[in-house]
Amino acid sequence: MQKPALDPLRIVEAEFVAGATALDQIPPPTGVEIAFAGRSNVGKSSLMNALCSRRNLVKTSSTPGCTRQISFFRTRSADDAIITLVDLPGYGYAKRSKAERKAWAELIEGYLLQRPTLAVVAALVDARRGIETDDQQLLEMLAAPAAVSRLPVRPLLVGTKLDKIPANQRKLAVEALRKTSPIETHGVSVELADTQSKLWRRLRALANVGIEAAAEAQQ
Ligand SMILES: Nc1nc2c(ncn2[C@@H]2O[C@H](COP(=O)(O)OP(=O)(O)OP(=O)(O)O)[C@@H](O)[C@H]2O)c(=O)[nH]1
Ligand SMILES: [Mg+2]
Repeated sequence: MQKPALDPLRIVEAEFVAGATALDQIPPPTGVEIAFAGRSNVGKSSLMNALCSRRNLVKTSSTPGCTRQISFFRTRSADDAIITLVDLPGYGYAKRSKAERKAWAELIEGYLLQRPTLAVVAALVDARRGIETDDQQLLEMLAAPAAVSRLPVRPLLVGTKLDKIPANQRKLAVEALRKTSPIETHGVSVELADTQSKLWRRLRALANVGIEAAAEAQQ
């Protein structure tokens, strides 16, 4: 049997670089960043682990609100592209104090609007729940002009936990989500590897990182 060709875009190395609980702790901007945003428990950290083929690079939890900091991970893909993946703290977790929620909002907003190296934001929503009020606010914030000089951040809407939808209804569920927003939309699951490689391809293309070169190398 013929071996499947290895994807030249796949991430082959990933390491934790820094964690920030306040804007002044964010590491200096270098290279290209792709951030993962969304409600608590939507599956941001799990997806990042899956993309990096690592089980515990990014902490995940069955307890919502687990991620309280912005975490930066440096990745290298098989084609030597270096991209920083950024795990944003989840919003919409009701059991936090008002002050804590305000601090989180300031941190996330500050990062999204002021980061010169931020190229793409994957806005994650549960594929079964679709876009909720908090998600809408995030999407609006992404459309707002940045506070620094940079190219506009490109958003991608991602419906997560697709495996929880019966296989014959997944396509329809993603279609339904797609219709709720003008943003490019994909479905993903940590249990469905093909959804991850497809998503990673699109994230790289939106971040404008060497996707043509990698495609040529594959031919
Ligand atoms: N079935 C299924 N479960 C998933 C998937 N992705 C994440 N989960 C589960 O959902 C829960 C939350 O996942 P996390 O990755 O920690 O979610 P998060 O968005 O990082 O949450 P916060 O850190 O609180 O913002 C965990 O129990 C995961 O195992 C998926 O694709 N399919
Ligand atoms: Mg998390």
